[in-house]
Amino acid sequence: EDKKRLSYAQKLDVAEHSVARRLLETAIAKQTNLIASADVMTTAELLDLADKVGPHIVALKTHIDIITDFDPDSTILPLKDLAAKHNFMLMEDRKFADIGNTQELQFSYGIYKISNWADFVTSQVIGGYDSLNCFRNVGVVAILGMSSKGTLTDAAYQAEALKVAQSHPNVIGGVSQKQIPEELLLFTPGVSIAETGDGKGQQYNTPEKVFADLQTDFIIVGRGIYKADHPEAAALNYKIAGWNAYTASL
Ligand code: BMP
Repeated sequence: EDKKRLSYAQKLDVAEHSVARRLLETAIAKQTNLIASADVMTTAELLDLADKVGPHIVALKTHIDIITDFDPDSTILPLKDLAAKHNFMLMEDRKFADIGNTQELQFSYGIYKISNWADFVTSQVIGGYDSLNCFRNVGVVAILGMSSKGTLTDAAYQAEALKVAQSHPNVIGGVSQKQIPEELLLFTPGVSIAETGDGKGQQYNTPEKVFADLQTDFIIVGRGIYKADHPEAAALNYKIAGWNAYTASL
């Protein structure tokens, strides 16, 4: 039998970080634990997808450096408007992996100026505790374990990475394919209803499995939504599957 988990409301009671609180509040208000990964290549596709899936998601995850025609005014301003319109947060999946000084520069400068618009970011913790100090005004989701076949994030690495994540005040949660302590929010990519892999190392589980086995908090779905014939219908489908799997795990 599956273990009981804390509900989003119970997690909200104890959450301290403002970004964690907003995520939980949004999940409860919109009855969704779905994060859509917008791994598309143009601003038009990004904005179109955000507008379509916006009502069904708690956050939109970007890889902003995939966008070929990035422009702060025509990419980010309308994206922020859509986030406000549909009440979702912006998660930049930058996976920082350097020393603190370099990460600080990558976070706030260059053409993307991530610190100007992202509500939260992903970061490796391989640079150690101090490397996360630069993410002062956002939440950090620490990469603890990866979904890909042959990942080097073995049990020993994950245990050490978890110590950094648990002790750093900027960290709100982790990306993992394993259950993590309930005071951290768990974000799980590698989720698909229809596929088990992509032939490039990605490994998928169903929403049911990641809620039952990992007690995850948020599912991250990319191609299952943006490659679907009807992304809005696909997002609604994943939203319902994710929410049902969550309530079944309570
Ligand atoms: P898809 O659902 O199309 O496989 O996309 C998964 C998304 O989640 C990608 O943006 C990928 O970068 C990200 N991701 C992942 O797949 N596995 C991880 O362990 C960590 C990730 O951020």
